[in-house]
Amino acid sequence: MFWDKEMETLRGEDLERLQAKQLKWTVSQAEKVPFYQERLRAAGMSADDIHTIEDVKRLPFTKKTDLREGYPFGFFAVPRREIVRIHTTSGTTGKPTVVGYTRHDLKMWAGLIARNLTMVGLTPDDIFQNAVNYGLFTGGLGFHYGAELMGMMVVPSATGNTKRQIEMIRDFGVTSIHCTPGYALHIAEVVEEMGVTLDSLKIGVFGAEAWSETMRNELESRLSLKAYDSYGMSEMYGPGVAFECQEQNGLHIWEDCYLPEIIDPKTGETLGLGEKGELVITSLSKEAMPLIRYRTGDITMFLEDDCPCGRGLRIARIMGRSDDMLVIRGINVFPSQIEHVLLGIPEVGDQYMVYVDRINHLDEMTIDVEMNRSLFSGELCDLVGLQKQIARQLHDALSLRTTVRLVEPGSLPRFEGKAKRVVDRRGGL
Ligand code: DLL
Repeated sequence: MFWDKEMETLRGEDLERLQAKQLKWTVSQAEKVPFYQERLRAAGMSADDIHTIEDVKRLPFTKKTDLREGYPFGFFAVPRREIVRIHTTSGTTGKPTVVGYTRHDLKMWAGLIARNLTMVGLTPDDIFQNAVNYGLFTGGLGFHYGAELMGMMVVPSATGNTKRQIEMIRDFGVTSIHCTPGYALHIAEVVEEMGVTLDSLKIGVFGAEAWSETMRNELESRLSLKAYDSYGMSEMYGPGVAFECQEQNGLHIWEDCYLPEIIDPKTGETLGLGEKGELVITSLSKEAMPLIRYRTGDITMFLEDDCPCGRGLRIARIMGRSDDMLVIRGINVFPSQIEHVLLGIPEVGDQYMVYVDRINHLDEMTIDVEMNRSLFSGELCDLVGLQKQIARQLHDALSLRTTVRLVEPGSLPRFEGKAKRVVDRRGGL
């Protein structure tokens, strides 16, 4: 079950030696980027000052806003003619961040994806349906080339037309699907509506957005497969940064390619194993666009114990984003906490929308929740008790009063790509 056993199991001094060498190389590569020339000079650091991985702590952070200022090609460390592809981040506000790849980068990236897919038990005998957007989003081409490199038969179905996606799974005998967890739930819903089953499917690879253990249970039972969490971001090639193994207990982060740290997002202080904070990554193999101490904004922690699979360091499932955190009447709320509560209540479905308003100077959170299709009797009016029960459970979890509105099955928006379930209407309108 290994694609690159040596790298996947490299630990201790051997790993640190490789990381230190690659860190030095990354800093020398970054020295070709005007932004980093300036930042490194201000920090009094150069590639010559890097001797061990501890030296990373003396390097400056890079933020998402820094990358935006470099739009479009300001962070490329190689001549334009060596860039063979670009992707962009999927941010919804302002200009996206453009990321570039050399031939070598694409090779490394495909190798990482192949590692991940092999780790969950896929082989060239499998048929892999890649049901994500194939454009500038890294999930499409990223997984495509990794799955091909591994030797699977790839069905590049992209997104859209869910019935057709289901037909393809059934007609081609697809054994593994890759999509966002939200879209997987929608597929489950349409499968049930069509009254069919997906007998060939055995492995689902889900990522690109936050999801929960409850959602995993739901997907595994409704689609009869094993669901694995896949994490990454465009700035670090794309998907493939960290991935679950068959233990389904934390995601292995590939330390030969990424040097991870967890910091307190407020103070920048480094945190230890088991402490929750923001994931910061320094790339160790990226040629076209090296990034030093990149603040991902994603909240997680390093897991303390070793994994029985023999691979290295794991991070916990992403718990939220430092910038996704809602502050409602002074209380911090992550959308994932809401989802966790809702998915635990059998009478409600798996679709919800959160609206935040400011009414008479007070923050108000309204949550629209779809009823569970199989339990819905057609009447919403007799559901006041349930509505109250949901509000009470949310209150227990969030210490916050919310307004819950139950809506009919199928009435909330479905998302084929990343879901956008929170609408913050304070300030703007
Ligand atoms: O979402 C890359 C990707 C594609 C990952 C396909 C997995 C599967 P971006 O569009 O740049 O890249 O968005 C990156 O998405 O910083 C996280 O906030 C979030 N994210 C990605 N994977 C997960 C996950 C791709 N498994 C941003 N759990 C990241 C929670 C995730 N959040």
